[in-house]
Amino acid sequence: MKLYYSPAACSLAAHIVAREAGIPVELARVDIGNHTLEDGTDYHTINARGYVPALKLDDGTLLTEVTAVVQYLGDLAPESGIVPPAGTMERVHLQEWLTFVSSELHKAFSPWLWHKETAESTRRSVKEHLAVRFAEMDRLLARQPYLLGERFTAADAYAFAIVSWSNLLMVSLKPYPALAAYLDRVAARPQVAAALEAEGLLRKAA
Ligand SMILES: N[C@@H](CCC(=O)N[C@@H](CS)C(=O)NCC(=O)O)C(=O)O
Repeated sequence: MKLYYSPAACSLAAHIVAREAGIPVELARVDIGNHTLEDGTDYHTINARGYVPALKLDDGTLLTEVTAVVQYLGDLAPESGIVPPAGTMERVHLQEWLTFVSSELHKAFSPWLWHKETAESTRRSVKEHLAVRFAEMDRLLARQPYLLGERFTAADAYAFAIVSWSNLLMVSLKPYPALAAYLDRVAARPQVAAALEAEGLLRKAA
């Protein structure tokens, strides 16, 4: 399987889930600024939508959309617990959180992250929206280590990838200490650290 990714993009969620589930994936880096692969191939020839993540299965099937890709990967390794079994209430809660991250956080943040020309008024309203969502997550994570409770799941991989954009956009997490501690907790997981390192996102000690 080949995972098309871009460093620090939402594809990091799929990358983390693959590692946490122990599923080997070949990584193919995409420059999402000009939609090319490292060898110059136009990425639109792989994913016509032009965005990451995309997962190319060994039979040639292409899967897109973070929420679908992480569930597909997790279902390949049910023993990992990274996605709860289909048909359970836990699975519905996982889907609830994946949708929350996708629609309430990811798509609020991303125009601003990828478009430096975003107007100050838009930045302000995005910040106000995120403040409400971050406060809710902060209250929850003050009571439990992960979004679904005690266990790290694909929802945490996705939330980690997206909430970490706060650092890139200078959105302070100081008002949300439990959310900030959660990011540190997730980053300290060995497979998450391995994914960050593979994407070149770990600062090397001097
Ligand atoms: N609906 C897609 C959105 C993916 C997405 O927004 N990817 C961004 C990176 S986080 C991207 O590749 N943007 C480049 C582009 O849209 O051209 C999903 O949920 O997977």
